[in-house]
Order: sequence, then structure tokens, then C-alpha cells
Amino acid sequence: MAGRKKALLKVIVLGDSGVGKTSLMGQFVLHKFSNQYKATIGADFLTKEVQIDDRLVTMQIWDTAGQERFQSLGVAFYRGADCCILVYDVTSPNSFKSLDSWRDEFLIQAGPRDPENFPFVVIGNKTDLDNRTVQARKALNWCADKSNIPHFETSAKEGVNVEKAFETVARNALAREKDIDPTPDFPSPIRLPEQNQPTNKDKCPC
Ligand code: G3D
Ligand code: MG
Repeated sequence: MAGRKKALLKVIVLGDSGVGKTSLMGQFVLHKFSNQYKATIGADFLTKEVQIDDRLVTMQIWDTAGQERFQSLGVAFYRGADCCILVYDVTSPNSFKSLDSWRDEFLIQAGPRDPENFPFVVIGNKTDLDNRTVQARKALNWCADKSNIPHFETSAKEGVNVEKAFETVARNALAREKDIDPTPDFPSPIRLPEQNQPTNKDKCPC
């Protein structure tokens, strides 16, 4: 039954410092693009409920606290991730080149069961700027090489395509739901083998 399956998705957002990870999350969850909330979030993650067809899904979106500069995000950050967003900045070729190492780092740290088919989404952010240096075609080729990772170009600043990208994250993770959490909400009763069942014979004869 659909409603009994896990409807909590841990989403992690990776990419070089400055590409707009925190801004994307702020735009998606709080519908805000400002420098104010960034300093005040102070939490490991934000949550947002989304409706995917007939399912209500809670997305728990984890943001780095700037430690990505040192590539030391710690195991807790990666542990149990259901999907991973890889972000680059369309005006920064270096941030695009880093996608390989972010993807590798994720696969090493999170160790998903089926790495080839793990639900990644790639986002090229800052399309509102006019000094683009990473062409969409280049990014699309990279994504095609990696088992067809979905690719979006966004502007966190103007709120362009952000919802759509995050919705795809949720949708693709849900599509793999059987791999996410095979345990039902209620554990099955433990059945004792026949010979271990208490019988009248076991009662104290005294
Ligand atoms: P990070 O979390 O990946 O390190 P941030 O990135 O979200 O902190 O954003 C880094 C800088 O890029 C910020 O500027 C932010 O305002 C800007 N930025 C993020 N997304 C966009 C976007 O879509 N368009 C434009 N034009 N700028 C964006 P500052 O000046 O605070 O460093
Ligand atoms: Mg940040």
C-alpha cells in the first residue's frame, strides 16, 4: 500500500563553494533569495513537503555549512542520502569540472547499493548572469555519459526552474522507492516455531 511506504527523502546538495547551493535551497524551501537567511539558517537541513502524484513526500534537504571548501563534509552528511543534487555555476568552468570529483566523493562516502543508477540531478545555476561560460550542451554530454543524469539550468536569484529541478529529484528518488526502504512501518509479528510454543505439558505439575 503506497501510504505505508517511506515518504521521507534525504536530499543532499553538493558542489563548489559559491555556486549557489544555499541560495537554491532557500529559493525552493523559503521562496527567498537574500543574504539574510543564509546566516540565520544555522541548521543542517530544511524540510519541505511536496506532492508527487498522489503521494505527500517530505524532502529533507541538507546543505553544507561551507565545509565544501575543504572537501570534508563528514559521514553524517552523506549517510542515508536518497538522492544527490550536483550544482555548478554556468559562469564558472572550474565549478563544472569539479562535478566529477563531487560525484566520486558522493559515491565513496555514501556507498549506495547501485551506484550506476543512483538518482543524481545536475543543476547549472546563475542563468540570469550574461557571462555564461559553460554551455548547456557540454553539461548535457557529461550527464548522458553518467547514465543519463537529468540536467536543469536554474536561477536561484530569479526563481527560474528551481521547483522543476527539485520536483525531479523527488520523483526520481521515489521511483526507486523499493530500494530506499524495504521495511514496512510496522514490524511483522515474530512467530515462534511450533515446538517452542508453550503447551499445557510445560505447566508446573505441582
Ligand atoms: P554556496 O552555498 O554554493 O556556497 P551561495 O553559494 O548560495 O552562498 O551563493 C554564492 C553567491 O552566488 C552569493 O553571492 C549568491 O547571492 C550568488 N548567487 C546564488 N545563486 C545565484 C543566481 O541564481 N544568480 C546570481 N546572479 N547570483 C546567485 P554573494 O555576493 O553573497 O557571494
Ligand atoms: Mg552555502
